[in-house]
Amino acid sequence: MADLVRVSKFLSLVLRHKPHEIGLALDPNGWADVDELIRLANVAGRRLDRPLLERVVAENDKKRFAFSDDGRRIRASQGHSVEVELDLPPVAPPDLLYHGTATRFLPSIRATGLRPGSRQHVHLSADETTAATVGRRHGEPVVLVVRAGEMAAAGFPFYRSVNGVWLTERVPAEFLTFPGSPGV
Ligand code: HQG
Repeated sequence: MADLVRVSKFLSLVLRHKPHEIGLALDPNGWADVDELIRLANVAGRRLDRPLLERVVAENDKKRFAFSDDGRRIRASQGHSVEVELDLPPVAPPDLLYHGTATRFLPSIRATGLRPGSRQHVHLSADETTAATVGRRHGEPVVLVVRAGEMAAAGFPFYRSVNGVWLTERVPAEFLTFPGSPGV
């Protein structure tokens, strides 16, 4: 596995899910001190330095991580399971957004809508191709259409992470269009 991918996976682990695994502290907005991250990573046996971190932030395929304006802190732009407040402003979504999932989850999704599971938000994509790729991670992919405009009109807030992922707290089943439904 390429070095950058390995570092990206490590950063996903400590900046989204398990900072305590290396003794790292995230502030309430999910930021970690860069020097502290580098120090603790090396203590944990991970070779990490500022230039490598900068390459991962710049070149990561999904731009998963971002530095603070002063460059002294770093955080994951979305995808957290630890509780953080990303402080994203609510934004009006496009009429339709897409969620990729696996066919085996459909009965449960029809019953309860989309739930964030272990993460803080349900993740939605602006295009079907990205959604299909996300769904394929879980099994036989299926893309659900989220009638986001209707949801927003009904008072559900939407957010967009700096790397372009649409986020919302949950999607009730009534706002989902399943493949094979009339008109799809
Ligand atoms: C499913 C990746 C049963 C949901 C991607 C999904 C994304 C339900 C799975 C980001 C359900 C959760 C997130 C319900 C939802 N019953 N299953 N009621 N509601 N589900 O991995 O959206 O590469 O937590 O459909 O690109 O797959 O990590 O979410 O299949 O943006 O940066 O429960 O992760 O980004 O799986 O992926 P996940 P996700 P990164």
